[in-house]
Amino acid sequence: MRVGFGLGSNIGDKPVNIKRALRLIEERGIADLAAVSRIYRTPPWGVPDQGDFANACAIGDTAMSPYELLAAVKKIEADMGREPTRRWGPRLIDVDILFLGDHTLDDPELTLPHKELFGRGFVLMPLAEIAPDLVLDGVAVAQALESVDTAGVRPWAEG
Ligand code: PH2
Ligand code: MG
Ligand code: MG
Repeated sequence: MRVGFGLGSNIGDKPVNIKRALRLIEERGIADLAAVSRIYRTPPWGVPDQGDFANACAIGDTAMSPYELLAAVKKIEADMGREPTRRWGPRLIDVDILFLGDHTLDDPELTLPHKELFGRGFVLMPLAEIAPDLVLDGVAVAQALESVDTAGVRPWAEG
């Protein structure tokens, strides 16, 4: 089944953390990645008094169920050394499941498609790069991108 991931980091070597998490997704057989976006530099959303994030998205194929996937990505975060922090606070690595096939789930543990996806330029911009025509909750990603604030979201290398 098709799966989408959103990755973020704003502690340490941020692009390296993103790449390491992507590698672990493949090495651990969690998903076969079909497309990976560039890494973007993005201003912190939600809690402004923290450093810029590196963000990226990936899509692939998985045989896992929603909760197996959730456990697997949480394990990557823990194994990489993520420590608990405040909501929306700084994190070494964050791996979010953006969607899983047509699953819809509304659980405090896991919402599919990801509930804040449509309000976040730092997710929609990289996702639109690799899957502009993907329709989630009835809206194509490229179209959703047009109505979201993308101020300051730019490819990492552009500083
Ligand atoms: N993640 C958050 C809170 N704020 N801001 C940016 N730019 N990128 C993120 O990945 C991010 C955030 C909580 O998951
Ligand atoms: Mg997140
Ligand atoms: Mg998360």
